[in-house]
Amino acid sequence: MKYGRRTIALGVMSVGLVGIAGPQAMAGSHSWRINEVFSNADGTIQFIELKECCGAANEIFLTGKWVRSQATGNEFLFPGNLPPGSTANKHLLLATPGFAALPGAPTPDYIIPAGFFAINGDTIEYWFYTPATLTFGPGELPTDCITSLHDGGAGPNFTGPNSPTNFAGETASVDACPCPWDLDGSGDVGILDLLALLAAWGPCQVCVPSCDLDGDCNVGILDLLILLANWGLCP
Ligand SMILES: [Ca+2]
Ligand SMILES: [Ca+2]
Ligand SMILES: [Ca+2]
Repeated sequence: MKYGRRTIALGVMSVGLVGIAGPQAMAGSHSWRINEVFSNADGTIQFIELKECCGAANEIFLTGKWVRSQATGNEFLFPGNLPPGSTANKHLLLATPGFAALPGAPTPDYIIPAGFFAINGDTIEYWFYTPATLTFGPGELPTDCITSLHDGGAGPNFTGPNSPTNFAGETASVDACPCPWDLDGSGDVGILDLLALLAAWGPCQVCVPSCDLDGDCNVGILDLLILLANWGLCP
């Protein structure tokens, strides 16, 4: 008995949410929507935010239900239910380890692997509830490290500043490229980054990700000056 309770408590701690057992009258799980999705250019930093759409307090029965990417086939299974009476207009935040490590990011309720969903078009599903689905085509998902794609409800989806919000209500706008001058991803800005920038000198063919640090579609003296001004360890 003692160990059983302890096991349950550890399971609860691992997701930061309180699980309960058994169904309740007047409760369900059908009014969650895929509300917002975000990715950086290589998919290492992604989040999926769900929102309870309609002010229902007992949309708590998530155990075994999934969030799935049609394009990648990746599927996340919810490990437990939510506390009774807790869900009206709340959010749930699924995010990658890269997102969780960003300074100032709200703590994800659940961790999903990097590259969970596709960047160039995908349909993100929640269980079999088709109103929950969010679909985007090629080029519709921003990857500028600041902007996300928001569910437009009955209207079209729209882009705007990212606003990941977790079940506890913590929210922030993150910068998923806190060190864009580190061109080789080594954690500092140094000679290898300088060489990469010089090798890319001239008009850009592909602007993201790139050595074009000021976004004018040309790698030149202004980009060199930006890189030199940020020389050293990444923040
Ligand atoms: Ca949001
Ligand atoms: Ca570097
Ligand atoms: Ca430039």
